[in-house]
Amino acid sequence: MAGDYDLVVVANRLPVDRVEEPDGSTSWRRSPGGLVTALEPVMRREDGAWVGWAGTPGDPPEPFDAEGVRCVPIGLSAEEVQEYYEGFSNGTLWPLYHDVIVAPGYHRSWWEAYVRVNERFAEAAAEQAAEGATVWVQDYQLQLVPRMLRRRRPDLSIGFFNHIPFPPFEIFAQLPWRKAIIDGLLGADLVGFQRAADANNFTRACRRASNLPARSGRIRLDAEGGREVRAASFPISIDYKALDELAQREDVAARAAEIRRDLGNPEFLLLGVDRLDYTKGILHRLKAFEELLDDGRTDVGEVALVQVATPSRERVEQYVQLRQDVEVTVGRINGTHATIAHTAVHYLHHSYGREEMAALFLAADVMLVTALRDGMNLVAKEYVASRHDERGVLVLSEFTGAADELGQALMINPHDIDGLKDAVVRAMRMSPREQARRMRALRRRVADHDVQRWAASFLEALEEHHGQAAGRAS
Ligand code: GDG
Repeated sequence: MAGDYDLVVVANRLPVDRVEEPDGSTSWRRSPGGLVTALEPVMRREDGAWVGWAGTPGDPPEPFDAEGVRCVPIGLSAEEVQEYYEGFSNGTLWPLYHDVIVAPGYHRSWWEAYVRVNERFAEAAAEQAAEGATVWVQDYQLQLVPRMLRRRRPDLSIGFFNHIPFPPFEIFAQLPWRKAIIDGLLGADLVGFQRAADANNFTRACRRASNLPARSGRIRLDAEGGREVRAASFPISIDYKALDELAQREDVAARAAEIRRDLGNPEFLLLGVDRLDYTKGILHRLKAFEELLDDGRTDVGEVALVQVATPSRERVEQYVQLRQDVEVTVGRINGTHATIAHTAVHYLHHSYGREEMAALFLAADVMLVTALRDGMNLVAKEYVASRHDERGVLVLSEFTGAADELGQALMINPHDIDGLKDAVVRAMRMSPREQARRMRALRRRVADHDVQRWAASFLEALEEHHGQAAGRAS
């Protein structure tokens, strides 16, 4: 039974957040985020539906229209939130796909919940999609959906995009359910990744785990009449134009100046903005900063570090531990180095509005992105998009997807603390001329490869590949 929608996006979360109004009623507000911005115009044009969880456990609300998009909520019980979301997604897959920075947990009950919840998403998507529609499944929480969907609806054109890295086979091989995950993804026509290296890792996993003939991004499925799945990279980006315009607003510039004044007008303002996540290398960054102060290569009279650490996954054990470690470290650095007049680290465990973020980017002389592993890292691109004044230096970890594109950043290995310290000092002392030269090149890259282009190129590639496959089959 086919539904009405020609384009269906399936993601763990809906693109809207529930808002409690003062009169006790609830309404829905678009959640901030690149994916929503990227897909909104296509969704409007194509008559789109979005299948996702509304963010709170319990019975789901009825489908509704918000911001021109049909939203189809999926219900998760409190136990499923724990086992499918906090458990298998964030306690197993997240660390496994990020180079096992912390140990993944392998629990059969988590896996069973993951399978069950993926079925529910697939069922809902199958109900919404029109005959021959395109369905675009997002991210690691839903890797079984492509196969489950194809079983129900072989007429669909199915795409999958993985927002996080895909690990080398030697690491992926740990997963007791590795074959099932590969088979789940291979239900798609096109499997997209952030980096070419991720696509290669996936192709290799198809060969090694499932013995499939796979090369140069094409995996042939003899058991399905020779159907071919394509794996390729589509580096995600940001809404460059919107952020560029926001950062040029007078009130945002005024707020940036105010932030610097409130911090005591440091000569150098260093900034970190991350979800409080162990993949982001926040402790490595703090260690480098602490040592620079210890060594006397800089002091709180000339430098301040602002670290925004947005609360995240607060019920997952390793995140509780990380928060403690970060807070102890910040306390130690400030205890040792702060004076009555100057704080060393301004640690902000909150989330902020878009304007405040843009003002922070505009105020910062040096942006520190020190992730140990990151699919892309949008913050790096957001910093660049905010710097219409062509000032500021981006210090960027080699282990981010963004490093493949942003070659004019100062590249660092976050494990090499001495190298990181040298890069921070170099960034602080860089001449305005060199800053401008680098920033111009970075801005050109992000402007030309924005999130709108990302979405369009994925959907075009999907259409093309699906068309070819249909041509071969007929
Ligand atoms: C995953 C992958 C990949 C953060 N704090 C606030 C805030 N943010 C915004 C940032 C940025 C986004 O959240 C975070 O995106 P990142 O890419 O940096 O990292 P993840 O959350 O880990 O995202 C990642 C991404 O998916 C997309 O594919 O790049 O590799 O891990 O946009 O600005 N925004 C606001 N207030 C905050 O306090 N408004």
